[in-house]
Amino acid sequence: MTEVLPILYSFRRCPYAMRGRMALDVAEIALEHREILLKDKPAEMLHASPKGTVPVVVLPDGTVLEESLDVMAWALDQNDPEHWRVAAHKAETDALIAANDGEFKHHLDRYKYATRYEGAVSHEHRHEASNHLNALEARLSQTPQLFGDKPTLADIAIFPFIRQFANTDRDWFDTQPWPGVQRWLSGHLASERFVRVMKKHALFASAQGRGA
Ligand SMILES: N[C@@H](CCC(=O)N[C@@H](CS)C(=O)NCC(=O)O)C(=O)O
Repeated sequence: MTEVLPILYSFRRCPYAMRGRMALDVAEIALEHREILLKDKPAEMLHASPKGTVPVVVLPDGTVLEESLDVMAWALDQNDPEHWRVAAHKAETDALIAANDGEFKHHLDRYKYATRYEGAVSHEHRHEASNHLNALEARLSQTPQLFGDKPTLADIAIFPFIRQFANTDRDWFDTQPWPGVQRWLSGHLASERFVRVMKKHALFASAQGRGA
């Protein structure tokens, strides 16, 4: 009999999916990877999670994890060999991630995709988003990672979004006074784990067709 594995629905370039894949990788979770296109989601995924965002993990018992932070938490509950979760930093970690996923992401979207948002002026949103970069720099000018020498949950949950911010205008980003963030980001992008989770997968061939 074939072993029933958790199923991951993922989209390679999605920062939420990246943080989920990083945690699933560090926890060494064996899974079935189903690569999707956001513009052509498979019916199987929408059946499991009608809200239609990635990442989604469907566990063998039918439990559905449909928030990236829940995917990370579940993976680290199984196995946290690099001690990404540090109880002493939980409150600060949660606050940094909330700032990232809330205000920073709001401005990142309007900086990167200004034409999709009526009245959005790209450089104004870049300016607002820079508050978050300044806060990260305050930490990363002192320590290699956000909470000391080793990466923790906050680093892994946040760097995929800073990657997206940096890539929006790489020349501009590289000239900003954020040497700590620039070093930290380069380190994460070059890490074996990140390279592994960015490996290309063939598109999932849905047996049930496509949804929205
Ligand atoms: N709060 C969700 C957000 C996930 C999310 O918004 N993912 C984007 C891709 S980066 C998505 O799936 N968007 C749906 C779409 O574009 O149709 C999480 O943390 O998992």
